[in-house]
Amino acid sequence: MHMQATPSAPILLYRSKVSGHSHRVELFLSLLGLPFEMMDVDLRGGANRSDAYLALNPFGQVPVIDDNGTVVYDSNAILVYLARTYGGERWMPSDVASQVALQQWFSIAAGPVLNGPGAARMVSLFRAPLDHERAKGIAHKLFAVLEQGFSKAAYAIGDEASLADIAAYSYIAHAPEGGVDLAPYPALCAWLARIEALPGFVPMQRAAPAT
Ligand SMILES: N[C@@H](CCC(=O)N[C@@H](CS)C(=O)NCC(=O)O)C(=O)O
Repeated sequence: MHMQATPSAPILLYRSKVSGHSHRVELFLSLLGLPFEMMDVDLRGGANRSDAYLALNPFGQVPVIDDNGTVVYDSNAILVYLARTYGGERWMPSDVASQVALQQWFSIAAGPVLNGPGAARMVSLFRAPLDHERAKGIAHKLFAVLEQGFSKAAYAIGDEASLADIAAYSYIAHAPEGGVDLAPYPALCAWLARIEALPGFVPMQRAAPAT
């Protein structure tokens, strides 16, 4: 039987409350049942541009984790670190087909998930200078593809939730905040509900549009 490792002291998660990239890490830490503390980084106030923060992540972005001296930035890289260090095979199966599929999902998460629902939400919530219509178009194209996939399979890879689901979840679940309706995609909504039913699930806080 796999004995799960545990950190010697709580893992520090540098995050922003409204960041989906941060949420995917918080969600996975919670699903793993690991002790962690959240450190809110004031992005508006520029705390992520301080020398101290840039020493943690030269890109000045959240999330970053500090696991008792091991510092990792980039949400998908952090998911891999946590799965490999604390999660056993469960979240990151090592057969070739699963590894390939996981990389495809990480690319989806860093590509159309960010540029579609992620970008649309940034326009609605933070008035980001991005093309809202283009972002909504990317989101609907992506969701049409995912709808087909989740009509046939319960999870992104195999018959259980994996890092692929965790990487994709947060910005898709919050697509309506960016003006992207999820109602036309019932299989995608059923998948979101399956993630939300996982033991240890924590939601990202809902955010109101900029006025
Ligand atoms: N590839 C990075 C992207 C992270 C990212 O875009 N973080 C945003 C918040 S969601 C950020 O920190 N923005 C502040 C900035 O870039 O100045 C990851 O997956 O962690």
